[in-house]
Amino acid sequence: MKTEILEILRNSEGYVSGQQLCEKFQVSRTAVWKVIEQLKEEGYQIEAIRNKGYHLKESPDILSSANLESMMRTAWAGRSVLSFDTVDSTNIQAKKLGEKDGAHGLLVVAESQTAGKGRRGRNWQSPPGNSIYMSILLRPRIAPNKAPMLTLVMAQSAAEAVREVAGADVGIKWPNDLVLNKKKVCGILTEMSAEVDYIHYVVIGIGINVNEESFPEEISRTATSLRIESGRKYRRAELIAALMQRFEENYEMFMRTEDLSGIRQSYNSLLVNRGCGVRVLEPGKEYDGRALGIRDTGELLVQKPDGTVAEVYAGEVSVRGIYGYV
Ligand code: BT5
Repeated sequence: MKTEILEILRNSEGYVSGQQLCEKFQVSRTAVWKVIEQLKEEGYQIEAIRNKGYHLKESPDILSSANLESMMRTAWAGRSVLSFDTVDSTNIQAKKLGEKDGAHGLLVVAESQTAGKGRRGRNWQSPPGNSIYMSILLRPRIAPNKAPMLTLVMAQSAAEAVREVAGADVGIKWPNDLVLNKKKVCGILTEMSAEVDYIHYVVIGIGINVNEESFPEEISRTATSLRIESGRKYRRAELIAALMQRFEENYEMFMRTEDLSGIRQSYNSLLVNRGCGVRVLEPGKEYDGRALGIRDTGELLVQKPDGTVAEVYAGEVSVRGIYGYV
């Protein structure tokens, strides 16, 4: 009932009468009043006027499931949210739910992580208060070898949401980073449980640096936040809702063709690597070239000095001038 009341208050211009809410939920006035009091305690500014009703003046930027669910404009992505104050890793929790009966589209969100994960055993710094740490559980009916493309679908969606909500000129560093002024503002980690020809589930985790004012020494040269770059604070819940909306649209487009043909052009136009000198670091070999863009199937095309074009599937690609390396 809390989520629904919040949703009604959020979507009403004027006042919502207590009576209306009682009738809708078939509960007493006291029950409605208790929910309103709970919301006030959580930081919502709700005006209550006799004979008029309730009016939501201001929402806090909290990542509770009620707050997030009441803001979602999607059919399935993030419609159901599991929210933690502190958790080991939202990817770990989403995978646990994937092993059980967690539904397609379930979103796990946390205020902080004690074991935030990057790719290949690296870590993701996850202090409380300013960031977004979240993971979406998916059950796509596609061949397992197509799942890595979902990382790119998420990167594209996150870039669109950040542009929409923060107006930031964010770019994508293939395959999984969002970059702002040559620094990393967001990372994505996709994990999967599958048989040779069948996906049990996919979990896409995403970390976005939103309102941090500084970063620890080890990453301060390469990491940034939306706030550092713009001097403004942003509402994380709003960004999450926008991201889920973009992701749902892009995911459905992806599922229709089972490739990235629907987003390839816009992805390539946001690619910071494009046309740049890159160093490809693949197990056992390392070479320099120029990034041309992605194919419909997600590989990065890299032109080597001898003119031949290589398709990079995975591995690391570093871009000159980005993060200061190479
Ligand atoms: C990534 O790995 O960029 C994937 C990060 C995914 C994090 C999300 S948070 C929610 C979900 N739950 C999880 O446990 N993980 C996901 P990679 O490309 O390997 O980059 C990791 C590297 O980025 C580290 O080695 C650091 O150098 C740097 N780094 C660590 N924390 C950072 C931060 N908060 N901001 C920017 N860079 C960071």
